[in-house]
Amino acid sequence: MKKSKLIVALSLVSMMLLSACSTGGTATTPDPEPNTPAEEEPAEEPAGEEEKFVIRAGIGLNDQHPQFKGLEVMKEYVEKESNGRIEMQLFHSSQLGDDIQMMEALQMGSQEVTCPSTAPITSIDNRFMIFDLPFLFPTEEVASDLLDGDLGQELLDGLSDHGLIGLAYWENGYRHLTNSVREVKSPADMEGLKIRTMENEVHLDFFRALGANPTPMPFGELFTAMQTGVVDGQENPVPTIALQNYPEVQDYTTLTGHVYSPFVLLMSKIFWDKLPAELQTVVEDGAILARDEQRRINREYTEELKGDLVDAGMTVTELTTEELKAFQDATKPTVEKFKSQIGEDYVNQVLEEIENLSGN
Ligand code: TK8
Repeated sequence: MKKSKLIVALSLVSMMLLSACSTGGTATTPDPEPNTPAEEEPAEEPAGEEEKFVIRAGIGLNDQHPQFKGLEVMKEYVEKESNGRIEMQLFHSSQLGDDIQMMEALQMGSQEVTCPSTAPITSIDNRFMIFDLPFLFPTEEVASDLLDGDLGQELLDGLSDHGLIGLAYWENGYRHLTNSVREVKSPADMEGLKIRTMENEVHLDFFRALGANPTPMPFGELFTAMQTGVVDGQENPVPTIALQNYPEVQDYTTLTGHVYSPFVLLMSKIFWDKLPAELQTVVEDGAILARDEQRRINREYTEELKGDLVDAGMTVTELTTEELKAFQDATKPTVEKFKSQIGEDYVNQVLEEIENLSGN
């Protein structure tokens, strides 16, 4: 009731203004927003009140995953520090689409935030393929140091040419193989296994090199594909395997750690450009604060949840250094092949930096 009275009042005011203009006898300038009806005036706010913003953040994983916990940390920070000027709405389990669809929605400005692994971002900038090279990072700490340093930042900065703002690297983690057919201890054991991979050429190439039959597929389709036998297996970090209930449809985990997957917290550039500078700072700080907490939770869960896989009836296989070497050797041609595709110099620069960081 109150609202409609206000609208009537506002309409009257605008009618008076309009007639004032026309009685002035000069040609009126066109209304810049001719389609904005009077009802859309911020009727309950006094004029001059600061604009509010809604961030819709969508991910593929479910709300038990450390990635979602990270978004909750960011939401709390951003809503508080913006004094309520920003509201963050969180969506999980591919509710807003898969990684590639959500990145496109960000580019078009119809969604504000998403957080894919780096692998699907290679379709936008192929330098991100560097993180898909098998057995690249010796530890999570070296990965974080490289990502948070100049080399990582340079890649994030490059995304703004593609309508995306790279806010920070979060952590998906070391990827491990699961399947429902047999225990895998060597590349020979992988012969003919149908393995779902992310939509990424490097992954396809090295799973072929290992003798498997890789099938790229969006994450949201994976559980059903395993359940119905469309694929025999998949590869993801421990928190995903445990929290997405993969033990229900998979019997074997091999701790291959073949790739360390970073997540990238992305924001729509169209939305970013609308944010006042002080709110951009709140978002940036929130992304970093949540990053540190998200990585901490991710590492804690990774350790704790390994036991849960065994409790859920899975055979969890740790590889000896020698067994692991057989996997590394088999995937070396992939590294060589993609070195030239990504750019020799660039890859060498990253490898050198990893060496340096590992030495400390
Ligand atoms: C979630 C994905 C997922 C990734 C994958 O949206 O696709 O396997 O590891 O976690 O980014």
